[in-house]
Order: sequence, then C-alpha cells, then structure tokens
Amino acid sequence: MKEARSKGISRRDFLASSASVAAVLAVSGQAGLAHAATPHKLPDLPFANDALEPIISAQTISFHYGRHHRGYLDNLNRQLQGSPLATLSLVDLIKATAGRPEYEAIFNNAAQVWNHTFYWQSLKPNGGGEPPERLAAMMHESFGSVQACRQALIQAANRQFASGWAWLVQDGARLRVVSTSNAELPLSQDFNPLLTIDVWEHAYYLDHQNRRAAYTEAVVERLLNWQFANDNVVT
Ligand code: MN3
Repeated sequence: MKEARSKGISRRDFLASSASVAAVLAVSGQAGLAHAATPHKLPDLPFANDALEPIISAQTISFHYGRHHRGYLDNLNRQLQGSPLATLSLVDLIKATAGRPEYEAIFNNAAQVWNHTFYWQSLKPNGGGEPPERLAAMMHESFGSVQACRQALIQAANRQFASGWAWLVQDGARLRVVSTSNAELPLSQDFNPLLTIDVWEHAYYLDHQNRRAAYTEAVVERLLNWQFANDNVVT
C-alpha cells in the first residue's frame, strides 16, 4: 500500500495512531517520554514569493506565510512549552487535541500550521489545467467530469461561510469535495486530504478584496497542483 506523500496525515495513519496518542496523554507528567518534537519548524515555501502573481501577490504571500503561518507556529511552540504534548509530532498533536475543548487553542494552532503547509503544496505557478490520468479518471467516476470536479471545488470554496477551507479528499475509491470551518480539517471525517484552498480573507483580501469568487476561480483554473493531489491518493 502506498503511503500518502503529503507529509500529512493519511487516513490509515490517523486511525492507527489514536491508541499511541491516548498512551502519551495517559502518562502525561511522567518522566522518560520520547524526546520532544518541539519546537515545530516552518517548512520552506515550495515557490518564490512572487511566483503566483497576479492571482496571489508577493505581498499576500509575505503576510500569509511570513506572518499568519509563522504566527500559528510561534503560538503553538509557546503553548507547548513545558507541556507533555510537546513530545508529539505535529500530526499526532492534531489527533490528540481534535474535539477536546480543553485543548482547543493548541488544536487551532497545530491544525493551522498543518493546513497552511498543505495549502502551499496544493498550489504551483502555471498550475491548473488537466490533472494526471489517474486523478482525472477518479474525477470522472465521482463527479462525471474533470470540469464538474473543478466546479464543485469552486462552489464549496465560495459557499463556505466566513473563514475556512475547501478540500478535495479521497473517500475510499471515490473523491469528494468538502469544506471545513476555521482550523478544522477533514481528517476527523476519515477522509484522506488531496489538496486544499484557503478561503480565510487573509488569503485573498489584499489582491481581490471581497471578491472571493475571483480568487477561487483563478486558483482552481491556474494554480492548483493536480500532481500533488494525484500523489496523495492512497491505493
Ligand atoms: Mn491562511
């Protein structure tokens, strides 16, 4: 079985590790845990700041990556100081804190760190166009056509009320388009994320102001990295 390349969270990983996460939490406070995973680090952008212009400007990238993404990371590392959760990898941390109100602030920052890393990988200069053959076949199967899949993504991104994310995900042999609010991600629904579009206003406001649809349509048609999505499919 091929593992998802996303450095992210395959559905299998997510399900498999819940027991170990529970174990880590159960022994919180004890000495002798695995060495700390923190501080978490900001991954490099996979392109230059101005590579996505004019759809996403260098100014937007400098704030979005350099302030927002880094801000979530800095908050997270601060929150984890002295915490037993500091021993967890980012993925395990997200799993351990999801749906637990007492860890909401840590979950929000950890998930936003992961979501943004995944978002940057979901984009590329001169993206869009025709997906690789295997992904295109799955789109036909699940949506009727590649174009219908694109439209579903655009619609989900535009309809997400307030802040959140639109996702192309794998659900077994099929594809789905889902949206999530705020920092939420589709893992809790057992879906394997293939790519995502950030629809928080900070993703587009400097370039498109309130016209979210102008941003989402241009991203889907000209920036999405279908190869990344294709590589994330778990067979
Ligand atoms: Mn963002």
